[in-house]
Amino acid sequence: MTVVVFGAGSLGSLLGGLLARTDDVTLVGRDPHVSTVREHGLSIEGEIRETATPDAATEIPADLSSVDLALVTVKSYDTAEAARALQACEPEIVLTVQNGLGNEQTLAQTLDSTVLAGTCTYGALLTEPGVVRCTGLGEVVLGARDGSHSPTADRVGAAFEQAGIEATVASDMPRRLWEKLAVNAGINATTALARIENGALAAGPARDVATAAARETARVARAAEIDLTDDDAVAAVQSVAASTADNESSMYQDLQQGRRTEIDAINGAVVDRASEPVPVNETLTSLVRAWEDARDIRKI
Ligand code: KPL
Repeated sequence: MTVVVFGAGSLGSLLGGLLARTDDVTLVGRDPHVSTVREHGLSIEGEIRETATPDAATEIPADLSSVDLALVTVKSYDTAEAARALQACEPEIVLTVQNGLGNEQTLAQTLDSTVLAGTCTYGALLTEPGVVRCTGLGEVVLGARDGSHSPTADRVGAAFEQAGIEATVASDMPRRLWEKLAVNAGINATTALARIENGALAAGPARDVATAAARETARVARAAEIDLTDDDAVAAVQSVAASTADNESSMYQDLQQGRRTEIDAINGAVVDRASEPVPVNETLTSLVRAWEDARDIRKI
């Protein structure tokens, strides 16, 4: 397959580097990371150790046409811009592996491609330009965004497996995306505001906040006819917090580095879709937005 990874940060670089074992991959990201990859290759460290040699660029190369797969790993607030940029290479298939709700719709509105939904539990950290650390082996789950069976998803799943990436093709992506939303709604803002690693959600007041946020998310999911129980949502939060115990969540990392967060697509998305009060998600959203406002890093 000819693959473009749009948003070659930590996760995009890891997945792109692994896909480069068997596919023709171009990483699109920022300098100095992509120029280092171009000159020296991509070093993968941690749970997987190898050097990959994908192409790398800061924009989609003008001569890149007939792309089979575009893997979108940008932050949720950059999805619309990613969709516009991807029009240049007319990908046959687009797979989003991003945090938050609504990314697939945003991509499908702009692109004629078959847009697949995905989640990923591989842990990845960009430690320096050209170096990505795999902090946890996981899996990519992908499928049609309406929850139907998709032969296109089968094809992408097979390509991932061939490259040695653990992949499951699922016919219940809407539910999986809501469960992932509950995980992020429970973990991200709570760990960011309390300045704790994910594992600290196993007990104490932070656990109570994460649990309440996940329960509210499950309630909103059920109102949207998604079969997600409170217990399943809370169990998913605890399971991910345990399996990523030493990790700082992406929102905690964003706060430490003074970057804009994905609050709008996570707790903000729960608030936007709720028809009844969701006080914990409302409070988490307001606090993180207040932090962003104080630094003038929100662009609506
Ligand atoms: O997706 C994540 C994130 O940090 O954004 C989790 C699963 C919470 C892992 O840290």
